Amino acid sequence: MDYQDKQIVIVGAGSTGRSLARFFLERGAQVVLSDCRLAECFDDFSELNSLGVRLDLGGHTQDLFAAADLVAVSPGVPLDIPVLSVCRDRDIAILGEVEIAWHELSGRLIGITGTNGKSTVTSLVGEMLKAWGQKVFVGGNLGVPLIDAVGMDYDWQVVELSSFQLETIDAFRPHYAMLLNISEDHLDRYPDMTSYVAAKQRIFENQREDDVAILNYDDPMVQCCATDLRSRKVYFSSRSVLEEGMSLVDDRIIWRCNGQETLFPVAELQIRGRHNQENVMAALMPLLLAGCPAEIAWGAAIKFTGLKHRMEYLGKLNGADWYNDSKGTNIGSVVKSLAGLEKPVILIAGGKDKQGDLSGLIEPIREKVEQLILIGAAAGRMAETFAGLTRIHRIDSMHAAVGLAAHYSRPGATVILSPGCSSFDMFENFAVRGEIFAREFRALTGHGEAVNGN
Ligand code: UMA
Ligand code: ADP
Repeated sequence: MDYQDKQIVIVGAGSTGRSLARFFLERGAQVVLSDCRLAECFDDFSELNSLGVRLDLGGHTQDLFAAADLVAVSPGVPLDIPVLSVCRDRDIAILGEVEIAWHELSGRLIGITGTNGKSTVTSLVGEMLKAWGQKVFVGGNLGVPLIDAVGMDYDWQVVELSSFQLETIDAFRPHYAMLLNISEDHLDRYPDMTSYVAAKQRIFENQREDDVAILNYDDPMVQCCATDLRSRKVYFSSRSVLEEGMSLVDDRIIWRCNGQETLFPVAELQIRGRHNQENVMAALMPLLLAGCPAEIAWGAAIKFTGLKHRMEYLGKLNGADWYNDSKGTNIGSVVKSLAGLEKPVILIAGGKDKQGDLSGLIEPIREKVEQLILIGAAAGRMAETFAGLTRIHRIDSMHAAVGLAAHYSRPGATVILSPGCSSFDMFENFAVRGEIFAREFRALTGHGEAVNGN
């Protein structure tokens, strides 16, 4: 694509917007970086200023958008904001960063989406490819925008894709596209589940016969999304024994492909829980299909100890085991995390309300949760839904929530922060929320200082 002298407006001055700005400025475009937040909300813009960016902060100036050749949107920007309607009326192209990056990339691309497990699978695939000696970019929704991979000559791009990112693709075509699972999420952005699922399904829309779709056999919503695909479908299942594909059978993972069978002993894995076994199965598939020797891919899988903020074990306090699961940002993920724990559980949950159905948590809370400590904007709705199931406490800071959890901690109990909500009402993001939780924990165990605020 030739961006020389093009008028480009980028919406959102977060990590995506800044990487996009650098990309377009280096290609000779006239770039405006527009954000609804004021300048004081941001770190400095000096690097981008020196490259010639124009800033439009504290709102989106309609005239700048109306004069654009292209509008590039960050994933967190809803596509129904008024200024984008103006662009649509004038036939100005509105594209996302993933689409823009894809046109510039060489190498193979593995796209990974689903409601839960994306970051874990993306990281696992990255580790396996590196162990195989490949030059690999690992990023996307995981943290590093895909546009940063442009010009780096990677053999592979392994890209975590959120539904937000898939909303703004056009020709984007992953060689391997994974749909791990679907449960309710982001209903604060989408009018209904159908729209959320439709966004996820777009990962397959440009695939061709020689591409591969990696699919969860056990998930009816995934099966629904897979009815009309052009690409080759390959399934994984933790419940059925598949004649072709990847299955979990007792304590072994079995890979059956073209009449060959390979076995992997699950006990060798360090990451725990059935959902993580599913994640490993999904991650192995593109590697094995691409010809990576099974022992190399498996070697990387068994070295993997998991990501921070996902069932991250912090240690013991007052005899209880403490876990940071700050990335448990929807109800389905909290259900999975609770499923792997013995009762009694002291659960800290709540945050920015995504307006989803909370009823999936009723039985797990009734069965395992002894104290439910609620924080954030969703606390009220959660307290109402879970009333009578367990003891409920509404708390206004992480500091106080950790103090209360410590008060109830005792040998044999488990304390877990698994919010089931996003973090943006109280924290910058899920990682900051998890860090603050861990620091409060360490302050009480005598290994750190308490954090003020939040
Ligand atoms: N903004 C506007 N106008 C609006 C709305 C927002 O200007 O109408 C501005 C905000 O003021 C803010 C900027 O947009 O300054 C933020 O853009 P962004 O939310 O897209 O944030 P980035 O920093 O670019 O991060 C994004 C992803 N964030 C979201 O999708 C919300 C990051 O995923 C991702 O790591 C990064 O791109 C690189 O690809 C985070 C996330 O929470 C982890 N993702 C969601 C999730 O996993 O559930 C989807
Ligand atoms: P994502 O990037 O999709 O948010 P992560 O890999 O960061 O997923 O995991 C977030 C949380 O989701 C984990 O703490 C766990 O509770 C849950 N989870 C992880 N993998 C799965 C899976 N395959 N199925 C269901 N839940 C999962």
